[in-house]
Amino acid sequence: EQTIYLKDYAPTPYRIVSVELDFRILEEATRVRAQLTIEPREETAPSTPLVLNGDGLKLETIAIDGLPLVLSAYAADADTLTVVEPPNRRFVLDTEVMLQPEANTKLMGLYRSSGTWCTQCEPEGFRRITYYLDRPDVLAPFKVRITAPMAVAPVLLSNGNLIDKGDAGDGLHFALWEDPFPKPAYLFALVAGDLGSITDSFTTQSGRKVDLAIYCTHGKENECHYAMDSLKRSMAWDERRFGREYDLDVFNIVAVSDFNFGAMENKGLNIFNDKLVFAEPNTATDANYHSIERVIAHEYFHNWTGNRITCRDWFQLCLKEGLTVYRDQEFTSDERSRPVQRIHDVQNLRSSQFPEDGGPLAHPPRPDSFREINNFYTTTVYEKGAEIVRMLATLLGEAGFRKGMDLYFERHDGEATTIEAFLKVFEDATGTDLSQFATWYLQAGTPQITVSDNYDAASQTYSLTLTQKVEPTPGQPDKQPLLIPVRFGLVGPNGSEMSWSGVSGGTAKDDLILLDQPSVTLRFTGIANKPIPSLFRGFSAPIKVSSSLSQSDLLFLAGHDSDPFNRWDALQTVLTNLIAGAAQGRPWAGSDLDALRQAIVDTLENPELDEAFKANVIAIPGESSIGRHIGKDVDPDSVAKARQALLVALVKPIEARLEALYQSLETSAAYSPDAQQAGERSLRTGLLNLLVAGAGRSDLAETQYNAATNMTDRYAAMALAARHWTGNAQALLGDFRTRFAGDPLVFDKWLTACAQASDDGVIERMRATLAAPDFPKTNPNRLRSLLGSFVMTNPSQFARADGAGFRFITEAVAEIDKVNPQVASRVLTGFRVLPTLEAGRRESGKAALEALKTQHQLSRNVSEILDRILA
Ligand code: BAL
Ligand code: ZN
Repeated sequence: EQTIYLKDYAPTPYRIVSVELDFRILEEATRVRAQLTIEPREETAPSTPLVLNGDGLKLETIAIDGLPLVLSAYAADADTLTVVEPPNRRFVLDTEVMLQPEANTKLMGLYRSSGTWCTQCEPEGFRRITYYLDRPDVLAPFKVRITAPMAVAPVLLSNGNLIDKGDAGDGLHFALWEDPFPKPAYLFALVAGDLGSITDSFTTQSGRKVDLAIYCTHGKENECHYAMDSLKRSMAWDERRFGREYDLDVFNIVAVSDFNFGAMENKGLNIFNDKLVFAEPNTATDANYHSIERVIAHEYFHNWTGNRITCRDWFQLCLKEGLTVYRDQEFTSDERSRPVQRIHDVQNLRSSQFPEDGGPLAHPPRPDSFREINNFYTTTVYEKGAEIVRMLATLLGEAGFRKGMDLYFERHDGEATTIEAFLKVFEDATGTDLSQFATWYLQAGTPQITVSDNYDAASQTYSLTLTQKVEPTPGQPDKQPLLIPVRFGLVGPNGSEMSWSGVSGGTAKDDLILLDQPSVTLRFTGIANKPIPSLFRGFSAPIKVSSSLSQSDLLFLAGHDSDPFNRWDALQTVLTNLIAGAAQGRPWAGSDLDALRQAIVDTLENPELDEAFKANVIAIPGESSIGRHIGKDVDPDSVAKARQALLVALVKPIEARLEALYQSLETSAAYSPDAQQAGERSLRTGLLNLLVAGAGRSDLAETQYNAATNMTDRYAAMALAARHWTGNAQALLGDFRTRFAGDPLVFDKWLTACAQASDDGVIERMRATLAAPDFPKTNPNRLRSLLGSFVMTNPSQFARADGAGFRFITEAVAEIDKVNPQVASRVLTGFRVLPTLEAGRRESGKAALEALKTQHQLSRNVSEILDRILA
């Protein structure tokens, strides 16, 4: 199998000047005719063969400038089409292939989802539709004609603007779409089906009216309004915040039920996984609404960061993804609560990206090689990529960052470009040297920061030493020091910010230290009392800190820090330290727990803090998070036991207080997904969690489940009972399944709750669920809800000492791989935790992986992940 290297990048010898596609869609098969206007580049030697990508295609006809090619003039197999000696001038290559969308279970290329024909082309799906130069640096305008039966496919959509439509005889009709913006093939899309829709419009800042539509299964129209509202807010925000205006006359979104990604930013025709479109209070949770808002925004923002400016090659994926995640995070922060959003994003980074970055699948945000590009749509590319952009904004300041972004849009519009070009605009716009900063894109691993400090009362000098270290990662044994922005403050004994008269030994300007050496010691003078340092405020860099702060200092920060993120983080650190200590045989002292309990009560009773923030404060770090803190030789059972013991010890003495607060948050207000109401519900859920987990109050869960008037409250209650496998869990799960029978997205919630159960029966129950004849084994959402949730969020059952969790997953992966390799390899990444586990579990995990490798014919997707974990 071939490894592709960034260093081998070279432009194609031929350009595609324009594309005309003609799809004739019939129930039995789809015929695709492609007329590609092609020309050699100026520097291309005459007679250079033209090699087009294919994947599983069968060529039916081929002609150049209207003349069929003789057999010796070309070579075609499933994966390539070579024209041996193309004309040394502009010419039209005309090919035809037949496709079987019905049989396409990989969900890449053209496939059918619940009867609707739809496409997914990023990254390499277009080559499953027609022979093409299927790479992001080949940009062309597209004209697409779709002909299909009127009865089954009254709706015919593609990118750009509709320029013609009409009757095509024999019960067929056609539509002709034209996208004037040159684009790479990965942004191509087509939809043909019998769909309902809602419509709206948006007037851009220059006064152009854009027609908006969301298409969906008939009957679901009423569940699309939140998505439409999110779209309009996104369009307005991108104008306000980045000066970006939409550029076509129409913007269409289509919701489909079978989709590998969350959604896809095809030019003017976004295709969405329906779970990120449909929402109504009885079936969608606050978290669902939040995700819909975020992903609608994300895909819309790609129109500028991804589509107008795209990637030169797939190694640059982070260029569009990291930047666009940063933009969607900023959007949500502006629309909701900034500190709460930051906590949410950092929790996500820590729980998904940190384990990737510290394990066998670690790779730089811009990788330099891959076997299967689908395996690089990772949290490192997306979420760490967003953190890098955030650091850039921190370093350059708001105005400097915006100047750089303006220059990026001006300089690179219409291009396929690179990370280097992205950094260069900020250098040119602000005169800042970013050569050291660039290392963030090139180096894998989470920097570990060690902090030590000293206060000298006699000279009123405070010294602070910060040291950075990055552990070796696969293929990168030696690490360079990074440029790390440290937002900070010194907190005085009365809780207020301290100022200093001078600082030496490093770069510290206002509230920002630049840690650009392996170690930096700053000396602050004019400090009247010993301060407590509050470092990495707002999580100003994606790092881990080993702090020298005592529990009482941390609790002081939790109560007084002016930075809400660090207030939250200080309490989380205390909780983590106590549980991790106990799991490793260092039990907590009663007084430690009393102080912690008091800090939690103080937070809950503080009228100045909002409910969503309080909910985050009382969210006890999960078992995986504690395991990561311990780092190696982890026994998940000891972690689970210690965590449970802490919950009991913490909650029991304040059970009545917590219950009173819980009851006081009950409301009869009509459901709204807004941040305020969602925050109140999340605090109530957080309290219920403490009461169920720490005081055995499964009765409260049952009452909440039965009384719930929305899915958020109902699901939370059931999921808690299931996780703790309380006496009433099975009854609640049973009721939930019956009550919402026939709703696939609610079934996903049921599957997730089942997969998170902590009891030893969970694996057998999941086996039975999967084996049921009506389990939809080709649907990514169903598979991910069950198996993805299990590997990622049930650490003690997945890594069970008897190896049953590992075997269950490898056996499932072998099966799924035959149907959909992308879903299979994603589930398999859960094994990245192996190196952190104690020896027995490590070995049984490896044995399960070895069996998978030797007993099955595996896809490139799964083989690559397997080999990297076993390496
Ligand atoms: N480009 C793939 C889906 C997304 O990141 O928007
Ligand atoms: Zn994206």
